[in-house]
Amino acid sequence: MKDIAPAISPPPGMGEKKGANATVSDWVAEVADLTTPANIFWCDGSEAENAYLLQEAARQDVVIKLNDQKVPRSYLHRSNPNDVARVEQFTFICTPTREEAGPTNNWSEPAETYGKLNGLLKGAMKGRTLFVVPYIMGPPDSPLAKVGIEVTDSIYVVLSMRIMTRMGAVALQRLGDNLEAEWNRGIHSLLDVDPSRRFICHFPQDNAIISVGSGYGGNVLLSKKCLALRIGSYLAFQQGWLAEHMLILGVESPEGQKHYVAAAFPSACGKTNFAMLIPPKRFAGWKVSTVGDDIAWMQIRDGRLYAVNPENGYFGVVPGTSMKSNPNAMKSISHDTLYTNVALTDDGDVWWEGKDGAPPAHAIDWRGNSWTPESKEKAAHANSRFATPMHNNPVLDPEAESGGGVPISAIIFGGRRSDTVPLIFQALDWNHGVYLGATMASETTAAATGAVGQVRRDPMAMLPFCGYNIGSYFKHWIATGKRLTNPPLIFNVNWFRKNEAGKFLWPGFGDNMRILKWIVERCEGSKAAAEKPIGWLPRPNDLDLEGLDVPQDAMQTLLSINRQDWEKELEAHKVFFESLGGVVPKELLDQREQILRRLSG
Ligand code: GTP
Ligand code: SPV
Ligand code: MN
Repeated sequence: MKDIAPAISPPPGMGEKKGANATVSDWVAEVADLTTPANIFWCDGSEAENAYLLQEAARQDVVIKLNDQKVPRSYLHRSNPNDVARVEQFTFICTPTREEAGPTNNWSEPAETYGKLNGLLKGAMKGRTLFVVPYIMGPPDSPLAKVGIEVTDSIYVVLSMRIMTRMGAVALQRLGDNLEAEWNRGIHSLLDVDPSRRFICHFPQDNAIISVGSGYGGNVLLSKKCLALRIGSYLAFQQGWLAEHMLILGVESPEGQKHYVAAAFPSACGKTNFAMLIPPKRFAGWKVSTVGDDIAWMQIRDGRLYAVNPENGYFGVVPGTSMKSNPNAMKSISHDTLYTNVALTDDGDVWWEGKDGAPPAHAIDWRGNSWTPESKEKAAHANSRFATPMHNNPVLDPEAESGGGVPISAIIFGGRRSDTVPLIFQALDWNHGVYLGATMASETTAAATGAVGQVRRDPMAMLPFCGYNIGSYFKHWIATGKRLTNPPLIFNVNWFRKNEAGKFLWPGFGDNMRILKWIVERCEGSKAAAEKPIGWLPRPNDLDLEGLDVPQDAMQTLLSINRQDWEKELEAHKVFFESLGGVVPKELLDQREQILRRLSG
C-alpha cells in the first residue's frame, strides 16, 4: 500500500496529554510501537479532512469516484473477492472461561489470543498509515452513548466510520478530562487480507476488540456488530439494559396517534426495508419514519423501554433495492454514498441486480471484470452494500437524535421461513414473547460467509452477535420483563412464506404496512384477533387488505397454523434448547410445555 502524506501526528487539540485523552494517546503509542506504521493520522471528522481522505483513497485506487451527475459525491470500493461478508467461523468471544462465552459462540482464551494477535500485528502497519478514529455510538447526549477508538490501517474503514458513526474530535471531547471514562479499544489491521489470518476477537471484560485480516463491513467497522452488539450486549447485561439487532421505526396514524416499534430480523431479512417502509395508497395519511435500521440500545424508564439508534448511518444490502421496493433507500443512496462491491457502468454510475430499468449493455462487475447481461456471474455481489448517512433518509424520524430514546410499544421478531410460520402472530405475554424470540429460525443469507438457505435457529436475530452466554441472555430478557410495568407487546412476523412453486405468498415491502397497522391497533387495545395455540392470530377480516393483490387461499395459508408442522417445529425447539447444554431458563422450557399442551388440547 502506498503511503499517505503528510503525516499528521496528533493535530492541536487532539490526543492532548490530559485526562482520558492521555490514556488514549498512550494506548495509540503502544499500538504504534507494536505495528510500526510510517505515520499516525488522528481523525478530527471535519469536512476538509474527509475531502482530503477521499482524494487520497481515490489516488490509491481504494475507491473510484462515481459520476457526479449520476451520484453526486459518491464512491465505489471493491473488496478482495475472498473478503465479502462477515466471517462467523473466525469470530471469537474471549472471556476468561468458555462458559461465559456460552454454547453459541466460538471461544478462545484471552491471554493466549492476545499473544497470537500481537504476533500477527507485530510490524503489520510497516509503510502504512495508522489512522486513529474516535467515535461516539448513540446520540451524544444519551445516557447510553459510548465512546470507541478504532485504530486502523484501512482508509476505507475511516471513510465508512465517518458515515456510520459520530466520528472525530466530538468523541475525544466527550471523554474530556474524565480519567474514569469508559471507552472501547479497537484495533484493526488488514494484514495481507488472507482468510487464514482473519480473526475478529472480542474481549468483553477489557472492552476491547481486535480484528485482523479482513477489510469488509461488520468484520472491520468495529462500531457496529463488534461494539454495538457483541460488547454492547455484554455491557447491557452487566448494566441492566438491552443491546439488540433491531430496527426502530415510528408509525403515525392519520389521527396523529404515534407508536414506535422495534424489530429483530436476522441479517438480510428485511430490517432496512421495513424501517423505511412507504405505506400503500390505501393507507393515505399513515406515516412511517426511521429511527434506526439495524441496532437498538434500549433502557428502562418509568417502567417502559426506550430505544436509541447508536449508529449515524446505514450499511445496507444493495441488490434488490429499487424505486419499487424501497424508494426511501433509493433517495438516501442517490448522493454522498460509499458503495461496496456493486457494478460500475461505463458512464460512471452504479448498477446492481434488481435496480430499476434495463441492465446496462456493459459494465464492470464487482470483481473489476468486464460484464454484459449475457454474463453468467452477477454484476453486483449478493452482499454488496451501501454506506450512507442517516440524514440522507427522507423519512428520518424527528426523534432520531433524541438521547432519551423513543418509547417502544411493540417488539417484533421475524425470520425467513418458507413454511410453518404464519405471516403474523402475537405472543400471549412477555415470557411467551421471549420464547418466540429465543426459538426463532431463519434461512441463512449472503450476509455471512457459508451456505445460504439453510434453516438455523437464530435467537432474537442475535446468534452471531450475543457477546456472552446465550442462557444468561435469555434470563436477562426475562428479568427485563419483570422490571417493565408497561412492557411492549411482542409479535412474530414472516414475510417469506412460499407456495409449492417456491414463490413468495406475501408481496412484502410497502404492504407490510397492513401488518404494522394491525400491530399498532393491538397496542391500542383492539380485540381483532383469535387465540390459537401459538398465540393471537388475526383472521383475514381483522387485517386491512383493501387493494391487496393476494388470492384468498394464499391469505388463508399465510394466516394458518398447521398442527403437524408445529409439532415438528416444537420438536426442533427442543433439539435447539438441548443443544445449548442446560443453560436455557426454566421459564422458557415451561413455555414450550404450555404450547405443546395447547396444540394437543
Ligand atoms: P442486514 O443489513 O444484513 O441486517 O439486512 P436487513 O435485515 O436490513 O435486510 P434488508 O432490508 O436489507 O433486506 C434484505 C433482503 O430481503 C433484500 O434482498 C430485500 O429485497 C429482501 N426483503 C426485504 N423486505 C422484504 C419483504 O417484505 N419481502 C420480501 N420478499 N423480501 C424482502
Ligand atoms: C449484518 O450482517 O447484520 C449487517 C452487515 O448488518 S455487517 O455490517 O457486515 O455485519
Ligand atoms: Mn444487520
